[in-house]
Amino acid sequence: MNPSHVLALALASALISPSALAHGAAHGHAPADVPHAPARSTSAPAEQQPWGIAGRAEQVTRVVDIRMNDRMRFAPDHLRVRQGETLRLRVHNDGQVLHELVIGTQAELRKHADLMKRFPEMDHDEPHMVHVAPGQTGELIWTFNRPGSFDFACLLPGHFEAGMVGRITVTPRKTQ
Ligand SMILES: [Cu+2]
Repeated sequence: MNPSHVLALALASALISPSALAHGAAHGHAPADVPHAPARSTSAPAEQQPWGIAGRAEQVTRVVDIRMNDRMRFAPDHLRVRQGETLRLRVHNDGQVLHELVIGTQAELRKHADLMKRFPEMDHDEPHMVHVAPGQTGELIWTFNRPGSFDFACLLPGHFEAGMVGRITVTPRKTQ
């Protein structure tokens, strides 16, 4: 291959990748978003969130399938979890457009949805979210180590507002 072809290929991939990666790269949360987060230790890279912590495959205790569609709904739209369970969420996109599943508190998700509306090109990717292309299946492994009532939502502009939201109820571990 002659050098000009190599250059053309490099340019082409440089042009393609930003859009392909859009919505894929990381964006950080201000520490103020996570008031209960303990100090990070070097051996535990997973960040404790009020709604749980990233899980590992070997910790999975249950697999749950969730379907997303262009009517802006999740099915099921309510999960019941016992504190300490690690779920593998298999998230299927039955629609024709990109959808995502993001877990959080209601306040956190609302704030995040507002950001997405103001900055539609905003890249975001964290362990508590999965973006799924039409017809594809994505996965998310999450340990629900905090009891409470949390939500999951699709934060793509317009989807959250159309009601693409579900509920996760984490019942506390028995104390006796
Ligand atoms: Cu959506």
